Amino acid sequence: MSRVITIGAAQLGPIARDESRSEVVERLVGLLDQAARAGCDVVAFPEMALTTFFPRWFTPEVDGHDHYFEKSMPNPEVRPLFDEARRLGVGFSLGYAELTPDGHRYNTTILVERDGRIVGKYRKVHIPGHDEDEPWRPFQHLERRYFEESSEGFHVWRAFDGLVGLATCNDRRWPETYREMGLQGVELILIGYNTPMFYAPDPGQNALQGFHNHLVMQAGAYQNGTWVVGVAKGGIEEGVESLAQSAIIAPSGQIVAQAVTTGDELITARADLDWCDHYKTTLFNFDRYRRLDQYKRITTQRGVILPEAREPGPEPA
Ligand code: CDT
Repeated sequence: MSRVITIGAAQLGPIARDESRSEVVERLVGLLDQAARAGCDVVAFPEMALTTFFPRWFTPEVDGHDHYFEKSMPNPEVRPLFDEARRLGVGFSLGYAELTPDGHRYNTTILVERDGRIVGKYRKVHIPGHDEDEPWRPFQHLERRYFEESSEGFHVWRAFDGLVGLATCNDRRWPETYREMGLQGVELILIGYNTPMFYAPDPGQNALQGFHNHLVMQAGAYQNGTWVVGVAKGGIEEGVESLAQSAIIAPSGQIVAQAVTTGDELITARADLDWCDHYKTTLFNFDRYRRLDQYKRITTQRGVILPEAREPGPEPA
């Protein structure tokens, strides 16, 4: 049986502060319709795809942005997206801010199959930014104020005739993210992101945002023999410019499709999931070549511990 599927990445342009869920869902449905016409089996939408990226604003109370959170999924405003997906037979991943019944806030992404069922839910593990007001910044990145770090880890689900995993924005910069899923045999990782072009702690990195974005995802794809989709909410949102450059990356690490605009744009690629085995059974045959006993620091040590300083001694003979 062929395991060639068509993947879409539905990049979004900005979502305004006062744009309603229904207006946004209409945009998502439009992209889903486009994806169906392009023959897509699955479409990735960005991180926090239902609202503006609200962690750029400080509120004195942590619940100050709760109106941007979803209390259930699918809720009545998002229902049309699920209905359209089922009608078209196109699955999707969707990022949103989740407020649980017991009051936890997560930066969440779900995976929805072609019949409209939620088959996977991932809560962001690596939460970047800060948790207190830092008015010296031109805008803030208060994800650590409004979201908890998930301790549920990285999952891989059997979906779309393959093995599919999810990650969210900052997760893509960490090699552990891909390897956790690589060790579950992942064949397709869907990643949504909101990446401001301006990085206040070190503006020297601004010009490299696009390079770093592709660098990490291409490396993650190649080193784990998996397809990777990175999909942006790009453009200038409420005065803050965010990276676009959504991309679909093959297990070779090569970019096979890339967005050319900074707005709503669908890109697609035909992806042979069996192609992953070219890498999983050769250079990255984990079972054969990995050296567990040599990697102990990775799960036992969080920060850097420098080697002890030594007095300069004689050169080794
Ligand atoms: N949304 C998200 O995780 N954005 C981060 C910005 C880091 S700067 C605080 C990213 O890694 O792209």
